[in-house]
Amino acid sequence: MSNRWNTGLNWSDVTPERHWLNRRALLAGAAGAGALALAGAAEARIAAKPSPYSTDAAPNTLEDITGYNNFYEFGYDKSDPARHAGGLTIAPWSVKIDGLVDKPGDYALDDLTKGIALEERIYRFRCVEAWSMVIPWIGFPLAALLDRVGVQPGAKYVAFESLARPDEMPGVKAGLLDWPYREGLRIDEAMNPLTILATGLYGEAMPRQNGAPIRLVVPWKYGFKSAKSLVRISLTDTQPRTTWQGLQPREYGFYANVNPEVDHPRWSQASERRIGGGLFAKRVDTIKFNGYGEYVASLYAGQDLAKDY
Ligand SMILES: Nc1nc2c(c(=O)[nH]1)N[C@H]1C(S)=C(S)[C@@H](COP(=O)(O)O)O[C@H]1N2
Ligand SMILES: [Mo]
Repeated sequence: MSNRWNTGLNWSDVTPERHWLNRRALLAGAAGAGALALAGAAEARIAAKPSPYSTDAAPNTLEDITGYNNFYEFGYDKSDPARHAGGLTIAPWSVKIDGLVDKPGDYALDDLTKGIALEERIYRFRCVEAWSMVIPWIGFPLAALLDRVGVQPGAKYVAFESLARPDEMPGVKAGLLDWPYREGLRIDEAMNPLTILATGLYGEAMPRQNGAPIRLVVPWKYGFKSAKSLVRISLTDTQPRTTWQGLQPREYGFYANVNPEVDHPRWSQASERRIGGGLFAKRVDTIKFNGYGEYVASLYAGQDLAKDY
């Protein structure tokens, strides 16, 4: 765990809800006493309004969310991102917007997002490896950003690219994947109000291991769609090739919708292990579209999701 989370409380000893309230109280108390120095590296809490799209399931602990990660730029192991992402330079940060947009350019992140209201979105998150978490993101709809840059009528897909900086990313240096990490969405998926760009979690700026300073979150799809540390967003008229498709097209499709009826070739997707239960971690049934079907099932009307996996 990086120092910024080192508050002196033992997070694993408290339930997620207690933990959250405690952390809020702690930060409020520190500010109230004028003891900002006490908070050390901790940034001010981010103002974000609660979202009706949030689940009321209890969020995982900060420790789980920042200690059990997939971020292959920092290594294969779930503990590698927490151990190796601390040195990632995240300011300044710019995002290239290109392709079929009215206002392409290399935007400083702050300019690109200025004035867009932040929300707290507590989402279920399901990895293709059949584990899951509940994560209280801070972010805003991707649609708000796309509206700002002006999507042209011919745009049918959105392509995303993550940072690939060998000096600061040992997994990039070692060539673990075909970098940069690439993902994509169909334009209606990108515009769906559930699709967000997240800039924080648990009320604070995004931890590096979770994809600072800005990452995609698409809660009805397997976690690999939610590309981290984005540096490029391109509007295209053809379906973009993604990293995982390039590696193993039979196992990882473009759609990647959470679907208990369509197994991964090497394992079942019918149930999942909720991270954080320790020895008593119970498997729970996986819900189609990760439980977000009421908002997204209509996007796939007429499609065979066994073929379009
Ligand atoms: N750039 C990049 N983005 C990525 C990944 C990655 O390796 N590199 N892993 C994906 C996978 S498989 C998952 S499950 C989620 C994990 O997000 P989390 O660590 O914040 O829970 O990030 C996704 N985004
Ligand atoms: Mo994943």
